Amino acid sequence: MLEKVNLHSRQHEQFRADVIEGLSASRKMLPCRWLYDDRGSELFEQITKLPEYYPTRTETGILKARAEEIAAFCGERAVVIEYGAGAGVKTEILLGALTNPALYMPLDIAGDFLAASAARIEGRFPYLEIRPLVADFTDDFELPADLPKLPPRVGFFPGSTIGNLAPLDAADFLRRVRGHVGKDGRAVIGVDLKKDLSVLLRAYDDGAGVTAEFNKNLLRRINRELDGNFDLEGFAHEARWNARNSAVEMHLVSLRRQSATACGRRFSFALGETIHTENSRKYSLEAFRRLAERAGWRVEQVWTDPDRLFAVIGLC
Ligand code: AVI
Repeated sequence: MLEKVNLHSRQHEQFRADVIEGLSASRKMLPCRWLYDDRGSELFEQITKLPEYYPTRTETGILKARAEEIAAFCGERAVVIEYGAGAGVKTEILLGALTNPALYMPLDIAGDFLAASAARIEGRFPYLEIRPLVADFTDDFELPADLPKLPPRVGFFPGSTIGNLAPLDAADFLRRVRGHVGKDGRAVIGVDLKKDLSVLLRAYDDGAGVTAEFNKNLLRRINRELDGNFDLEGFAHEARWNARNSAVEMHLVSLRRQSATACGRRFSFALGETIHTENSRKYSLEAFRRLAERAGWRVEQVWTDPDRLFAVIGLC
């Protein structure tokens, strides 16, 4: 309990520090991790079901269609380490296809969420050993020393969340996974691919306005948790393509000259000034191969859909 309270207050302090720093910068920005309070996670879940948001259904389709090959790539008696425990149906597809998986270790920073998803997997796979671990996969951490070393360890990171990491952080993350699974280990990573801009921008600015709501919810969170007074009507959601970074960016655009307070500070906005709230990088297969190699991996398998929208990549 004490640990949970501490984690909560550490998170709160970090959120406060990020808001003060990010909104004081000449180009205002906020780290995308703060989009996911309870309401934000709910809205993201809705996004994954939108007709315009192709990544989730495309990746799920690839996992289903290629489940046997992916399972063969992972090997028998695999120890599966999943980075982030929210993948639900994708995890079930992988675990259901594996031959006698030895152990499943989901990692997540949110203990409640982790416990709920571990319980769901336990219900589906009663004979599988499940060892949830509370950890922030964007930070360095060691796996428990008694985790079986013999069977192949497999790092699983679906969802194209790797695209939300800056390239240096993505390389650090892949290096960390390499350290966790060892030199004989493997990884299965979901990667969203570069494509037609209109398809990309629609995926991040849907007709029903769910993504806009998801983005603006960050201001609502600041108002609630950091004693803010942002006028949500004063900001608009915008999805932009940044060609240099090969990323879709989410912004909150100020619709007028205005100021708002939060954390006891005042922040001013010019008309049209934005808060940059997320990067979602889109890789070419070649760019991802270079990233993986820099982090000590070799691309061994690429599973994709007929339209080459998305790739599930097997690294060893
Ligand atoms: C979680 N992540 C992979 C999503 C993405 O596509 O970058 C987050 C998201 N942002 C807006 N829509 C979805």
